Amino acid sequence: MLQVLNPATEELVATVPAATPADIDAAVARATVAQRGWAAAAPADRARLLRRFAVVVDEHVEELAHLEVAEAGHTIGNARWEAGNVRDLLDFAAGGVERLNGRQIPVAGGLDVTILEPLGVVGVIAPWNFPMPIAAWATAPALAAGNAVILKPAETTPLTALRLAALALEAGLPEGLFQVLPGTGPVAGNALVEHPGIAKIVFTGSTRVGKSIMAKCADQVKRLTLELGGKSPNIVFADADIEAAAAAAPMSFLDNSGQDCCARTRILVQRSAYDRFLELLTPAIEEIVVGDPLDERTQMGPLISRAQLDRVRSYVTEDLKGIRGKAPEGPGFWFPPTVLTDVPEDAPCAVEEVFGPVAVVLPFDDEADAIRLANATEYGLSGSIWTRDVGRALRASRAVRAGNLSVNSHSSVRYWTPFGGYRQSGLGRELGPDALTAFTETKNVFISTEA
Ligand code: TXE
Repeated sequence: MLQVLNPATEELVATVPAATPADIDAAVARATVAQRGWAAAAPADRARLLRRFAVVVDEHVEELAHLEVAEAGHTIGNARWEAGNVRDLLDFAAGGVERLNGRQIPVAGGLDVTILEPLGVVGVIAPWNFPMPIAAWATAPALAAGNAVILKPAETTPLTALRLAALALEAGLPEGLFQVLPGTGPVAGNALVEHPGIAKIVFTGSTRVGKSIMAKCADQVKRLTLELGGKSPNIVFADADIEAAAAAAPMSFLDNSGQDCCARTRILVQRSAYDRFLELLTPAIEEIVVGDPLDERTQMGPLISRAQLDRVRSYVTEDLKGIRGKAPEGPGFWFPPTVLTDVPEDAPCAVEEVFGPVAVVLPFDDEADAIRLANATEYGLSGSIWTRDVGRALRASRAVRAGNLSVNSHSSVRYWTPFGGYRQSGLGRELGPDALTAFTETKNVFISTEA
């Protein structure tokens, strides 16, 4: 049994049975049958059902948002946005169904066409930090491209995913096409990875587990998308609008209590603007409202679990200097907004993913130094560049080795643009114009016209 605790109160919200390998086996058998019918259906019918699913999700945004608050501790405003994100993703994916075209390629002696075929049954292993949106990023385009999906949510956050599966049935999606099986990573997650009936795994989680899944997928040359950790830079050049950069910096790493793979947790500030930036950042951090996620004024909620709290505490030792905000005492898994200063640039808190409301500020001398520091981790997911110099913005955007950069902004995720990591932040891309193609195989057919 999985116990779902409210991270803000530590109260038990629900207990949910954990799937066994036999449950996964049965789910794959059901999904395989459902997928055949789904792939054979007219594209317009698939699109219509996905749009209906979006409408049903829209009718339940408030309920889903409250469930997300209860199991993940997200602020209610964020949780509403996340439920709306699922609806929008379903609509976006539905729009792609009838535009999923192959190509006709000129060749001698015949006609050559490519056909985009669904993969079959896709296994999605989701994390707890954004249980609804991340599940939908993979599920919506996979379904749209004609696949079935078996989703294993994280141990701590199965409830929104289970509700989404029920809403899919209510919308009329075929039985077995989208199944949610809560369970533990090593048992249910691993059973999906090893199952020969699963054509592709989409995994979002830690780099450590991602690597082990990649090794296992190699046995069957199983298709794989990995969205892993990050330690993203927020580069502030002295020529930037320093007020705007300092005002935006806190929520760029405190959103979702810092449990965000795109969190800008390495604040790199040009030395000549360093003091001014810290002067502006200090009150902004101290004034962040941390507390009850259901209070509309709250900006930051708790961490997901005691284990995550212990992990964050292990990085922020008493001897470290910095800016510390306020947080409730408990019950609940609370940690204050924290910005560490005067840390060595290779300190664990400066290069490892803390996954909590903790950032470091490091000074740099010039553009070359900024790029060197920005690239000085094993990750490459996101990053921001603050400058008024267009040339510098373009040069830095080219030089930072990361999949999702923003200039004078902290935006990382828009479902109509591609998302994914360089280096140890991941493999493959989700969302964007090729979101559906990632769930297809390309078949090339040559038809001879020789007599
Ligand atoms: O992740 P896990 P955890 C990072 C973040 C965080 C750290 C640990 O730094 O502090 O990872 O979090 C499933 N086979 N991110 O331990 O274990 C698991 O059940 C198959 C970054 O929670 O990677 C869950 O569904 N599946 C991140 C999912 O993997 C397995 C989001 C993620 O859990 C498995 C989350 C196995 N052997 C954590 N072991 C991001 N990229 O946003 C676990 N799982």
